[in-house]
Amino acid sequence: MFKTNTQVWFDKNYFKDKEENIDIKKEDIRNVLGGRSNLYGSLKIEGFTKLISINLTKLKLTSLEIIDCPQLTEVELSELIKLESLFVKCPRLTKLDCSRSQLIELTDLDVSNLIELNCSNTSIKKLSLNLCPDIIRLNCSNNNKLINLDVSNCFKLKFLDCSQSKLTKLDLRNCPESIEVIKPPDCVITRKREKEKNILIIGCTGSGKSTLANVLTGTEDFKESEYDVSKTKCFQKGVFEWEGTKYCAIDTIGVGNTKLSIKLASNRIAEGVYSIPEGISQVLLVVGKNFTDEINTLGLFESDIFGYTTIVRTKFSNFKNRDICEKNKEKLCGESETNAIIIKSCKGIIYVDNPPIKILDDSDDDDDKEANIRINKKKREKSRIILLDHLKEVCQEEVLHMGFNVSTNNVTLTNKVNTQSEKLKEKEERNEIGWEKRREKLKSKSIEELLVKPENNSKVESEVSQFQQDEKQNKLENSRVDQDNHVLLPLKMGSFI
Ligand SMILES: Nc1nc2c(ncn2[C@@H]2O[C@H](COP(=O)(O)OP(=O)(O)O)[C@@H](O)[C@H]2O)c(=O)[nH]1
Ligand SMILES: [Mg+2]
Repeated sequence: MFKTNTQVWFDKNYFKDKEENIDIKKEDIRNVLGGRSNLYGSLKIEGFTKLISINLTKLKLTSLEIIDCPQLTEVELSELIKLESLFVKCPRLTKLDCSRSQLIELTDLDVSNLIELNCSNTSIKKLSLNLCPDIIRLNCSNNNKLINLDVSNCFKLKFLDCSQSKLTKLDLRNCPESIEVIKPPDCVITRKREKEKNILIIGCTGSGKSTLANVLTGTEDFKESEYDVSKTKCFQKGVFEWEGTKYCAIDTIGVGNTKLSIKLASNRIAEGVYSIPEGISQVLLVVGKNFTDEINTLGLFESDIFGYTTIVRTKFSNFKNRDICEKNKEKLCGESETNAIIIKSCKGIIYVDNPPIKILDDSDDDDDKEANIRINKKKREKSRIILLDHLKEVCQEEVLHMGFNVSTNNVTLTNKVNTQSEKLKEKEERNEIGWEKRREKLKSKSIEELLVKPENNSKVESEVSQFQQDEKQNKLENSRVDQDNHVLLPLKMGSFI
């Protein structure tokens, strides 16, 4: 009988405005209800205003949601061995133990203040802690499916246990030098900072982002979808080198046509953005055949990122013919004012064609198929050279820092351009004076200060024309300030469908 009544029983026994601790053990349930009773199925713990801690032990819950408990700091879920789905949205949470469960991912956590996480003994395959910049202790050991761990935005991580996992490489470049790591014997750790230029790939689902990532990196590491259905569920990075410069391509989840909720899609793009805290050298905005529709879906035109953005028009079979490309550009500009504004503010449009190199169609005979694959590979190679030559030209030392306002599902941009020395200084600040102080410092800066390029402050101030002043005023009026007083200029991610 208890199988269907878990939520009813819970709602009767626990009071939203009273409980400070919720502590439910299998033994307690049996003492109260007798026999072999337990809590089964789904449970939602929502809106407990005074709740500080949750401790659930040896229950048979399969799905758990913990939402809007503003005081909640600790959640311990010991041996919820049937738990398959966990959704937590509690901003104050600092400690979470969800070990020994059936969980396959932890992408539904909105816990930006987490300090300690134990997700050992689960079935998690990919784990990104980039939305938890304060994390200090992470135990993801005994996860024999774990192949990918990203802690690039975890500047405070002091302890990491990933032993008995499938990890073969681990990037700890942004973690403190003193970090204690327990890892599988063959896992290679990267600690030294290499200069890489980060290339963020964004666009609608099916536009060809993952394919582009394969073309750029010269690999087949990124999953390409067969029929415009999104295969990319998480962000993925790939490193490559071109004429002595190292690049890192970051493929993100597409906007539109995805089955993911707005929240999840935006969280996953945010994870990608935060996996490169050192900044973005170039954004590749990938658009396929439906340029105008895709640009509208993205709703990008209010954005300030265009100075760092190249539009990559994929699926353009005439990409080698400059005149045709130029004519297409003119046509697009003529189609709408939005198109024209975006195209003119960007670092240009690059036309490419990256046709599939795994052809599944059975109708062709094998010789035809092989010939097609050869032709398509050639086209990709040509596209690659066009792209890399362009990147070489447009990627400057200066980088773009994007913020992400998860609450409004907007990718937001802190209008802050960092030079190499600024970056170094920032790293020192992170390590030496710590995150808190840095936050305090940011708080004390005025909006005006944050909106102006740091290295040009005085020069810019004295040289601004009336036009620029007006523009600046507009920006100020349009900008918003988040809880931490970061100035956030919205890059609207329009309609996630
Ligand atoms: N012909 C052609 N097909 C492409 C091109 N880029 C991507 N595709 C195809 O478009 C589909 C979606 O590509 P994918 O990279 O998975 O899109 P994503 O959702 O943006 O990552 C796949 O079937 C690709 O083979 C291109 O430049 N030319
Ligand atoms: Mg993809």
